[in-house]
Amino acid sequence: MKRIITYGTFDMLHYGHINLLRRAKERGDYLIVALSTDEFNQNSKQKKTYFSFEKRKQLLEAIRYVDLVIPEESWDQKVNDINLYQVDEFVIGDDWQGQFDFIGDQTNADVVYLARTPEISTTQIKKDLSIKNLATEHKSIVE
Ligand code: C2G
Repeated sequence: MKRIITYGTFDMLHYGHINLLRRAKERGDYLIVALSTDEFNQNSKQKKTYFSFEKRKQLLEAIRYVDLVIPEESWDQKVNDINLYQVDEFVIGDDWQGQFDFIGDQTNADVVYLARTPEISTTQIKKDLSIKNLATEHKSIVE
């Protein structure tokens, strides 16, 4: 059984995330997602998520491609995770191209970077929504 692992925040789940998870699962038989905890997001990724860890975990566990969700609490846990779960392949979007090559040197796992889905990101969603809200507010004030 080929075991795959990937890491991420997966806030405000969107089709870019689903494309990544689908392609990751297609590369093997079992997909583990290490999901960034709220503390890790705030302290190490400077990300304030819309959904809590528990809610983001619930969403991921509902996806047919995901077999197991574990917490990501540190940048430094990947090698241990890969050894502990006997992972064959580490997969992540190519916005991280080259950042995790060390995993291939320090473990038996292959490292694969998959093309990001263009034009969609949690940041863009938040930006679009705030602009739409501003426009609506402005319209109601002007009218
Ligand atoms: N992704 C994608 N296409 C998008 C947006 C995201 O393929 N349009 C991918 C990212 O490349 C990543 C995964 O979806 O592989 C999760 O994205 P994020 O939640 O933004 O995760 P990130 O902040 O990149 O966290 O230790 C690694 C980090 O936890 C990765």
